[in-house]
Amino acid sequence: MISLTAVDVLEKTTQETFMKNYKRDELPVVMKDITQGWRATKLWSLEYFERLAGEKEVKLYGTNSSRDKTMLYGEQTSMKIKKYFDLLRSGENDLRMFFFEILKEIPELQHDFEFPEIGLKFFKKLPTMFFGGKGAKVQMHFDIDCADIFLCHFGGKKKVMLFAPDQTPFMYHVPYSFSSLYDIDYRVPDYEKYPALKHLNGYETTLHHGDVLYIPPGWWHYIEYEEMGYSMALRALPRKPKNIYTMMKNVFWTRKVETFMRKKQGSKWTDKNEKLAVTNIE
Ligand SMILES: O=C(O)CCC(=O)C(=O)O
Repeated sequence: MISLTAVDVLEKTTQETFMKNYKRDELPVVMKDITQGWRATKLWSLEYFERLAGEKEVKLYGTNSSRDKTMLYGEQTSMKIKKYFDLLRSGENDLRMFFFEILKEIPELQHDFEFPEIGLKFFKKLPTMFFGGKGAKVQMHFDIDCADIFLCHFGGKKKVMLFAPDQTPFMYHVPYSFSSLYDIDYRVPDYEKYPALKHLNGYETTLHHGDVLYIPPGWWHYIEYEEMGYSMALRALPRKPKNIYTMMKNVFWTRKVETFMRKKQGSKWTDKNEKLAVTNIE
């Protein structure tokens, strides 16, 4: 088993504790009290979203990697929200709504939450939502924009595994992507095939309705929906020169090269980089 430490949990969060103990050292933490008093904790449910936007068409993404000429998180399908929610209710465990932009799609939702006064400057134009059914998984990845992320969770439980950026040498990072190798099972790691995983040290937590998980910039995360649920990510864009540089490089170089080469070479490009993920570590 991969060595995992439980993420700290704060029942009462103050700006001082958050900034001094977590933001400064870039460590994850779960905050239990941030969403107290938000309308979201009481109102948000599939039925509520459906009333507001059931007729809206949304893109849905599956767990499997896209190996063709599209981007890594290849679009799988699209359908009306109400149809997707019916699938969730009947046990759909693969298709997820991913990076659903609240202000663009259901602006009414902005009245149901607040940006926490915690010492971070949140990027208020980009609260996003993620939905998944019981059993859905989000591949191990890190976020391209090096943001501080507050993942505010609602609905059923979900498990999150996290690794600091200094663990990257053991992660089988696929070059030009923001993910590790698809076929690694972090719950039952195959040490014969992927021996570097033995060196990993990470963190783990289970999120419940109303919990907020702080994901520091550049941290790897892998998510398993133990029950149907939905989360909202609030993000503060990087301010440290090193993180601004990494964000620029990711957005304007790495992603552009990946998109261009995928269009040109398709699965040949992916196959080559997946092999490199292994040989680079060796
Ligand atoms: O909660 C989810 O489904 C995905 C969240 C995520 O991966 C992210 O915010 O980067």
